[in-house]
Amino acid sequence: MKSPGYACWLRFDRIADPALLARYRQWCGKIIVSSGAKSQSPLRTAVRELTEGIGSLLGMRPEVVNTAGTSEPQRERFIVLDVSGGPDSAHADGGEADAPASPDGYRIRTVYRDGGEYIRIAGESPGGALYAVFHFLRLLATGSGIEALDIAEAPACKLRMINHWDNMDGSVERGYAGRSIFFRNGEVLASSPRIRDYARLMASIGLNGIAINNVNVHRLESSLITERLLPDVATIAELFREYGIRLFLSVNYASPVELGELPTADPLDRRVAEWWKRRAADIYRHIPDFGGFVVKADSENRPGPFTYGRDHADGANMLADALAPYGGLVLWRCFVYNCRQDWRDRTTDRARAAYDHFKPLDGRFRDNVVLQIKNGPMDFQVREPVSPLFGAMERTNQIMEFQITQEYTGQQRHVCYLIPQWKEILDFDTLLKGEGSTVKAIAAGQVHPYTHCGITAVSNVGDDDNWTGHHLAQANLYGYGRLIWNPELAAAEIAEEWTRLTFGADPEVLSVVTGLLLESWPIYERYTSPLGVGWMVKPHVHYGPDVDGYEYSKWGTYHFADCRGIGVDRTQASGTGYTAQYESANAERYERLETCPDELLLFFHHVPYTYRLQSGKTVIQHIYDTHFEGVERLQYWIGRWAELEGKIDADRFGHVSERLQEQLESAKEWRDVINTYFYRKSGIADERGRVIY
Ligand code: GCW
Repeated sequence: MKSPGYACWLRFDRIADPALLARYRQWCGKIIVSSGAKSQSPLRTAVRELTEGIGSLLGMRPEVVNTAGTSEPQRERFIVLDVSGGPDSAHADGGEADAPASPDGYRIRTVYRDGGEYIRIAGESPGGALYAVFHFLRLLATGSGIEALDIAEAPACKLRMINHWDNMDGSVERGYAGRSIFFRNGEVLASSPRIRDYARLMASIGLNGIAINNVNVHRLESSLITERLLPDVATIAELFREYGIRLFLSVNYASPVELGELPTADPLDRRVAEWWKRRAADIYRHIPDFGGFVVKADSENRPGPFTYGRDHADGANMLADALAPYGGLVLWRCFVYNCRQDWRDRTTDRARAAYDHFKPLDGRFRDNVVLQIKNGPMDFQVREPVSPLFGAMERTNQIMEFQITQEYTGQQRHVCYLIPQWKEILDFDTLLKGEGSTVKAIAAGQVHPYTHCGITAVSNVGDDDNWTGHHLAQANLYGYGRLIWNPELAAAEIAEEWTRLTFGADPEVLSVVTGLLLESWPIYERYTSPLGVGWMVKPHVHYGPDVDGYEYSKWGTYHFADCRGIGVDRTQASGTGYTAQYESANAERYERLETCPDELLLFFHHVPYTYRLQSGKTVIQHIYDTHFEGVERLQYWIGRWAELEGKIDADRFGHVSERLQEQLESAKEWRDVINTYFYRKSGIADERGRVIY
């Protein structure tokens, strides 16, 4: 028996309101489909999803009619499902001229004609039709009117990807929701029914690419691109293809060596280039629409072109040449830094690394290479500035990488709704081509003429029955897809939509769940590391406080707290000069103490505890206040959640209640460790005399 969390936002519970049900039923009894839906085509999937979704929501089995291009006058109301660009477009309704430009776009319109009244659901492509169907089902599931629809949608980003950090032994690096849904005991789980269910979830939020294995590609996983495993990988690719999603693989840069076939992986060695060409031919024989490779090279002890005295452009281009004949991409990660730093060395700044490595290579990459850049310069902390590398290379395709899995944000034991964080990042104006050069505009290819761009993110999914460990963490997966499809959506809008689809429309449930979600990131930030300084987590596990856990280590992640002050001086005037990597107005804003935003102060500056923030508080008082407040606000929301008992099913209610208790214990620990640490360092008492140990 699957628990109530398994269906996520695709529950499609029967509509309870009889009047609404009757209204919807008038339209949904018959579906007219343009013919030609080939097997594995997303259009065929769209027909199935629409039929089943209507069945579940309205308790009726719609009749499906293939028109093969003819258009009989109809008397009753019905639905037309169509691909507007296709030859069989049967029910053109005169609105085609301003149709969405993207192949993934679609229109949904209610059409009143002499010949009949119908709702036309039309994709620009079969994939677009599938997205449109999920949109239409969402309208029904949230009780929206469908009598006067006039919707035109197209995704902002071309590449809308998910990365899995799954290993073939079934473990998931930084996974907090059970084991891998793709692999177990060295095998590919090619026949697992969960994979299709996951593809549905992804397509329903508009995602179109997935890399199924960890970017740290170890021995076993190096074989994924060989004849032994490709048939199984191809089976998975087929499932995703039905849902309009292309499959990618992470590859080991040293594959020719790792697989024992060549003595070298030097990208400029002809044998190596030939070897990858043969691999590419094999892969495309099995998977004709294979997306390409994700590569973590010369990073955290992974092999790469540096071993052979070559640079990242040499490395990426060699792979790109192998994939180019088939339209494949190389997603080359920029998470490259010195992970064996001496903490005594104050001249090396990890935050600088990606920009310093890659910026000089602009213009040298092939057109099917896409640099994959983490949203911040460090590593998915609760608060970081936007990576200055994003958009800084005009002639090199780029995508940004987010982290849905909550490695540093409570590991799906804490509620931390990340949409507001991603929205801030997407809205950040890099100023690189003047005002309006926002991250979202760059990701949409509107600032530089990138051929390939978009967003990717590390998945938070595992084989837990509810997919994401914490039920409320489903909102991050849902919101990720919705937001990168349309970055103009508000975090609150997404939260409400998700809550309605997932928990129903009870006003109290809506208010508590969305309220808790929306405040959860600020709450998490308050009780953890302050003012953008980051880290302070237990080394390796990255859960729970350990203020000095990384302070004297090789990882380049320091806060430099002493008895006088705290923070990392990244200014040009007296620090590492990192601020200079931003466009000048942004550089200046971060450089100057008076203009540096409070929430990033300690990321950019080392200041005394008595330094007064723009908020008017001293740094030390800010630390105390936020840590007490974080716990208090969490207690408030735990009280509110308790009011939902009986209003949502016992399973999900109990599960979330338990995790909230665990979060509270952890938040108190954070509060007390952080406050005590800084009280002891600074010797400055809390103005309000609260308990500090
Ligand atoms: O955040 C760090 C993680 C590593 C991860 C690495 C990366 C997959 O702690 O587990 O490795 O980033 O992004 O490559």
